[in-house]
Amino acid sequence: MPTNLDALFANKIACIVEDVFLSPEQINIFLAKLTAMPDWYEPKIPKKLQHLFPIKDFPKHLFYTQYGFYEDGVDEAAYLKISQDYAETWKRLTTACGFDPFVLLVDYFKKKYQANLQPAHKNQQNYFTLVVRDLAKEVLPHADFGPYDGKEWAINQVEQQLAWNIYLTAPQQGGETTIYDYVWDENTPIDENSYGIQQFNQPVKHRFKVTPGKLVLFNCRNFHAISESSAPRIAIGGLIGKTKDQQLIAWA
Ligand SMILES: O=C(O)CCC(=O)C(=O)O
Repeated sequence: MPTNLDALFANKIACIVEDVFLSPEQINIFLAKLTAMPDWYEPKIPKKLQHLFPIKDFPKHLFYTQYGFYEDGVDEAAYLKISQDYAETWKRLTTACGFDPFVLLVDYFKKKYQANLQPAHKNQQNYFTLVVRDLAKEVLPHADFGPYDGKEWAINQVEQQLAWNIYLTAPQQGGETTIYDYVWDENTPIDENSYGIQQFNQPVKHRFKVTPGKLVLFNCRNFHAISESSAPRIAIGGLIGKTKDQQLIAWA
């Protein structure tokens, strides 16, 4: 019997929400340990991605996305090495916290959907599965889809894709995520110089406010955008693809 996860992958529902995925205590511990880390920094964003953040000051990140490296001309083998370093940093952070939000996500997929979530991989090496970032500035409409974001990389085998985010702070005013009823495909007119589209006029499928502890999964092949918020908007997030042979693979 198809689940709401199948429906989300097939783009038949807007999102799946768990209002209390992390407790206030878990969030407090995680934020205290995160913000004390030297790795929590303002990244150097590739030129093409800078259009995503029209209000300058780039977001703070722990880890950097696969697509960012791809755009910077880093090849998959080098990215896999970076992923190993990231995994070590994440292990340090989550050991200090006493829990691992990604392990909780894997458990959630297993318990709720009997689904086995594993990292995307190549030659027995794993992609790193998440980023932590403060997207308090406006993020322009953009979409994520492995076959377009990593041609010839392992994520090229993905046929359907979701984004997941666990929100950790209350962004006060603004900070809503808008999901458009508009899917990225080969014919979508894209500005070659910009990953995010400035004048984007498509119907809205769903818009949601973020609250601390909430987990939201949505189909990220739909264009989506974030409005500016008046306070930090920190989230842990990543991508999950379903391959031709129904495997669920995770990366970020
Ligand atoms: O933070 C959000 O609500 C969405 C972030 C985003 O663009 C994504 O997960 O692809």
